Amino acid sequence: MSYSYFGRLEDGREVDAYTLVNDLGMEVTILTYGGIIQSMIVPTGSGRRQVVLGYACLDDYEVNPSYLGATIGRSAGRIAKGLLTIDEKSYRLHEENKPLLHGGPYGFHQQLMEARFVDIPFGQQLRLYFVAKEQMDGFPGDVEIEIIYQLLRDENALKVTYRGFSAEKTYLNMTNHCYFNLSQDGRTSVGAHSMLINADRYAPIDELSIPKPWAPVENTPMDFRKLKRIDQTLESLDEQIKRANGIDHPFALERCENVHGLVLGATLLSPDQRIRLMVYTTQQHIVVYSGNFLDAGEVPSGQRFQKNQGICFETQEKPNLVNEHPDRCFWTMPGSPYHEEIKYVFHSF
Ligand code: FUC
Repeated sequence: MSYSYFGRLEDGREVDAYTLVNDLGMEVTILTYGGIIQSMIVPTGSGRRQVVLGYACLDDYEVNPSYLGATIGRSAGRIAKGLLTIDEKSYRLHEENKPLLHGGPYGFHQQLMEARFVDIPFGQQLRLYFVAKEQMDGFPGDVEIEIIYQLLRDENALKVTYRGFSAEKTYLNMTNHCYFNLSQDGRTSVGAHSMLINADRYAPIDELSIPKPWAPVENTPMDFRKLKRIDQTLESLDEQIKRANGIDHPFALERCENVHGLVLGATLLSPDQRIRLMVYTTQQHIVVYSGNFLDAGEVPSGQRFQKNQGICFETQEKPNLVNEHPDRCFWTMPGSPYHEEIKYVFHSF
């Protein structure tokens, strides 16, 4: 493990970058700002590959229009009208009557976190802590957040654990917004990658990108139950693909017998088939986003990405379930803390 100074926020607070390493040569760099995964380097038979998109400086992350590598909270995805109702009490999370995206302007992607490094027998851990304040983001109740990044010693795998403790009933739905690109040059479109999504159902989205009820993937371009090239779907004239400018949809993960354990959510295979990523999760749903607007938005350094240069596997509870089916949501409350995991596993040769 090593750490270094990464930069200073506009208000003067210092941000550090921690790099976890394992015995096989995998390296993951995480910032204390937003718990951002800034770099993930995976060994292959012929060298090492950067597999995520990132910026080189803090100024860019303070803008970060596409949420590169960031922790998303309190609520991943969009909450319709920015309105949350808990036990008949309504919380307006947004002044305007529009969807609240990724926790809003005081989302977790912008929080400075306290870091602790822990070396354990089967890997290295970085533990990040902060308190999400009700008075900041408008969600009810202060929540103590802990994020644990664990790079396994003898497997090219990163496990991310999200924990939240609140003294009040509240809503928490966290994920990570890494954009993966497994190609050798890191630029080849995700269209040239192949993907599998372990889902029989997906949710079409409305004009405001709010998910509608589940629908079968069968006979739609969203059928990724078998590994297939992503551009087959990106090039489709399907109305849902046109609406989102690509894939930006929730999928309902098929559970195996051990419903509380990790299940395989999705698999991504590099164009040269040398690296395979497998995303496991404890979560019920996953939003797959094919980087449809990565070319939009500017950052101070001028660094740019192309449309579809990366793909996100945002394991989470279906966005807006709080309004669609509050009875099916997980509510964080005293005695019932939030606890979810994602495990990114790489196989390479
Ligand atoms: C994903 C998408 C959103 C948005 C954002 C940057 O989570 O679901 O539509 O564009 O990323």
